[in-house]
Amino acid sequence: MTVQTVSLLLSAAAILILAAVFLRVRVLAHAVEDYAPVQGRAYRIRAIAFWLMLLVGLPISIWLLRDMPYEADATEAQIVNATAAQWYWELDREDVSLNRPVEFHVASMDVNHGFGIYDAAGRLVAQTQAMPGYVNRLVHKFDAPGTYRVLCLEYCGLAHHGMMAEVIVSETGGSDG
Ligand SMILES: [Cu+2]
Repeated sequence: MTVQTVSLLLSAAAILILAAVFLRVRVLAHAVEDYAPVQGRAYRIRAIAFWLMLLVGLPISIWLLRDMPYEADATEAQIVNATAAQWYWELDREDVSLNRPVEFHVASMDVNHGFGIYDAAGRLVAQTQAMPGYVNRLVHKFDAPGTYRVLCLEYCGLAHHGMMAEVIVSETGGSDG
């Protein structure tokens, strides 16, 4: 099962659960019930949710922050200037080397675009926004050689789907290493 299929199934499950909750609230909306026991139950659920969030949610959030691309070590980074425009990408180099950070400087000449890098299996490995008037910095270390595709992640007009570029990752990273 691909990552996309898993996220599709999880989203569908979450939507169904949410719909079921709304439906139940609608069905019970006119039921008359004594307030006090309901309140006690709700407070217990609230207390459990609070401690779950603190003891489980917080450590998971902190653990996930390890993968934040913005703080990655960019000393000796290979710099790639990537500019988006309707409807193409302009990369000033496309050969980079393996296991060394690549620092993408991403900008746009017109409207907002999404700069998404996909591996050969179609998995999104890194992404940032391409915005007019800003240069967004994205640091990524490629750990597998191959041809990666850059696609636009934000609908930007008629030929949005045609915005493609390539980043070729190899041991040597082309001529200038
Ligand atoms: Cu687009």
